Amino acid sequence: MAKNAFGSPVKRREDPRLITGQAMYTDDFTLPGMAHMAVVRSPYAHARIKAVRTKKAATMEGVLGVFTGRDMKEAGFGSIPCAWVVPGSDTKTPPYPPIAIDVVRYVGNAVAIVVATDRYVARDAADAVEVDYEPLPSVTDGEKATAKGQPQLHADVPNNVCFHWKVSGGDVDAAFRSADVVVRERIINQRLIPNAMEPRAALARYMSGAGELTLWVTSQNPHIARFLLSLDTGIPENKIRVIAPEVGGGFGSKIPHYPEDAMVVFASKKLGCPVKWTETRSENYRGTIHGRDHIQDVEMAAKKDGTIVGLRAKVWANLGAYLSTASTGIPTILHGLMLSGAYDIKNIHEDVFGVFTNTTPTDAYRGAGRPEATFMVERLVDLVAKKLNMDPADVRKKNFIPPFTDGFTVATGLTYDSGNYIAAFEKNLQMLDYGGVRRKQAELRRKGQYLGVGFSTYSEICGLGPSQVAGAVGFGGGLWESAIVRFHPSGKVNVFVGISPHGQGEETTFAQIVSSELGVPVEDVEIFHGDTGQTPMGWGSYGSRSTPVGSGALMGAIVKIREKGKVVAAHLLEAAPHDIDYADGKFFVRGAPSRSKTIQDIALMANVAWNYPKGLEPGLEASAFFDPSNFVYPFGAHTAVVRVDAETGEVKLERYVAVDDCGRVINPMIVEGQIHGGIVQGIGQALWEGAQYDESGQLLTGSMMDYALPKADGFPDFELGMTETPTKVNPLGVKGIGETGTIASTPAVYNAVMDALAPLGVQKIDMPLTPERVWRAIREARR
Ligand code: MCN
Repeated sequence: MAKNAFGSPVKRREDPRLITGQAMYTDDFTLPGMAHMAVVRSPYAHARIKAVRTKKAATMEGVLGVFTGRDMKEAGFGSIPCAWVVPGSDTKTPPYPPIAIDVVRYVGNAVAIVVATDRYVARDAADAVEVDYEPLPSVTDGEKATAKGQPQLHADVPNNVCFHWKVSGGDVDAAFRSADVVVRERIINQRLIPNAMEPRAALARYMSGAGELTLWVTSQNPHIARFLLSLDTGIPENKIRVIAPEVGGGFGSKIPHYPEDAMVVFASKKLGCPVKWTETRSENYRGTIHGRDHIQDVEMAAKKDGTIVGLRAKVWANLGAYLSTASTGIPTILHGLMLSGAYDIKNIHEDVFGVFTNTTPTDAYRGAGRPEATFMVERLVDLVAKKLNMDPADVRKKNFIPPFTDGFTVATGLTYDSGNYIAAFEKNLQMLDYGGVRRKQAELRRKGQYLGVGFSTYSEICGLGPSQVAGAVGFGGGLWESAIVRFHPSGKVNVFVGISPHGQGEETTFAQIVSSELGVPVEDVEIFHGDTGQTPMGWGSYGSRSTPVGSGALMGAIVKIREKGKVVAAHLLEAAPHDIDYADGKFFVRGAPSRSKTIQDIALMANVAWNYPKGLEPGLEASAFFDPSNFVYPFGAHTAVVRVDAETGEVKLERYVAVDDCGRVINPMIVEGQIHGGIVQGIGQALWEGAQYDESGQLLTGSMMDYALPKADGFPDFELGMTETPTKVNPLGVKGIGETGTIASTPAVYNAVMDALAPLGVQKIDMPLTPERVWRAIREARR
């Protein structure tokens, strides 16, 4: 078992506690004397706060306190910090008070908090807080907000433009002049609402005697949460313990440090008791970050033979009302630098305007910037193919970066680590039986039925690190990871890691690594994460970095354990350390394999130290830090086959074929699960999901009744294949897989629907491709 753990579909060790209801989420914790917080939120998208009348609420039975933004400010609580300010973009960072003080800027903006002995009393009392608002005009559209005469959100941000960031490579103007064809499109990459199963929650316990704070919180990165919390609460970082217990999914929405986290800390400090807040689903829709929301004007230039020579884009990225933790990095570094996709596009230019609007702040949502880039590129490639009357598969093949194993630098300046795009694409076409599908399409078309095939080939930046680059691009933290491996006398192992998985399965895959590399059974390894009081520093789980970066740290500790094990074994076997070899959990004398000690023997002796090398520290424990030399760039090719009912506009997904490459695979079952979930989320954007605001800034899609999430009956069985192109960026050759499905699937399905509708003359439909929109587009085209 131990020998082959890496690469095996070991069942997820997380699941028994999850499916038997024994897992402990933040809301499951109850502390003695604990009070509950409810938040009073603005019903207006933009309004001046004239008065907050708290008396009625404050005198209700069970209410312990009602507080406003001013109370927090007077107690020394500062602005919610933005942790990513991209250099060279003149980014404005207006104040983000946790509770609005003079002006509310989006529906859901906090205006006051109520703390009571009971959750329901707190909620009732919140409804009794009376706020006088003077409504102000509002704007929700990212492009419109930059026009003259539009409502202004922040005093020092003219035309609501938070930043203007550019990326340029080659000579794009010359490329467009030299082109035979140019295609243009306005793409609305619509706003999405993350829907983790567990809503956000936070429980703070401030102990004034010791000046110590413990915060249980739904976080993907408790160490970052601790760091940011120390900035806005003023409590020293070493006096804060942040615990992310079981976290029921995040998809990026649990990266940010949120106002409510600061509010519970304030309330606990003020009232001298633990204070808990748990979001309702409708609060989740307004108060938790949203994703995407780009308006993109894009154009691609190509030669007659299909060679792409240039890409030019102008993007308005809607940031919402305030800057959330990582918001500015998403439409810039994680989007703009990825415009070459899997292709060798030598000339690229993009202008990105980050814009404040009267909407919920946006931040990372699965894929974060890369779906917005991939959709743009993959849509344009199809438009080029259409214009040149070429097969979209051929245009892709013509432009792929040729296979490489030692780095390839694209026009935006990034150096991809390794890739073999043509291999993944060919495999996909083969699994699909592309010729057969096209023949079926032609046959159906003759009968007046509309089948479509859509491709999406991608390369994406993930495995976020190295730290030097993080610093250079304005990220306010490092991007390394750390791990501690500790052997007990019995040979059982505890591993402590800085990453903080919240559904991805590293408790299993990291145990598989330890098992394979140190020769202990998977069941003998426990992985600990998510508690800053227990685990070494790490920068968290997002950007599909836990495995590429976290496994590097784990391997560092494993190597140290093996080295120390050799010294102990040499002593016990009466040999010189350099004569000891290690394989499959055994230390043996070179050339005499029967003279050996198991790792368990070594763990026992290192812990009891009875018969032990002189001067060697007892114990078998090692810690390591790992800062990668580059990002990793997984890639793949996805194809969707859809059938569109021209009478009803309904899109039926007939087949979905995905070939992905994440380097060496630790656990194929978990990787498939990640791809499945990712594909579903991306197709959600193509077909069903989309946040809608009305003219006055009200969120019309404020609940699951109005916001259509994907359901299992909307999908066929996914046909998955893999190729394996290892990376040299980390010791195990692994790349991330957590976001690839989402990045790839939206354009695949969109392109498929457009391909199906081509004979009807439909040119464009804004996502999501709901039956109504498709039906209207068909009707319009038939006129
Ligand atoms: N894995 C593997 N072999 C590889 C790569 C990964 O076996 N070559 C395994 C990993 O060890 C891990 C899983 O696949 O068990 C995903 O790993 P990785 O790609 O490193 O991604 P992260 O763990 O860093 O997770 C972040 C990523 C992101 S950015 C989002 S968003 C997302 C996602 O993962 N959110 C998720 N997947 C999610 N899955 C669940 N259930 N819930 C979320 O909120």
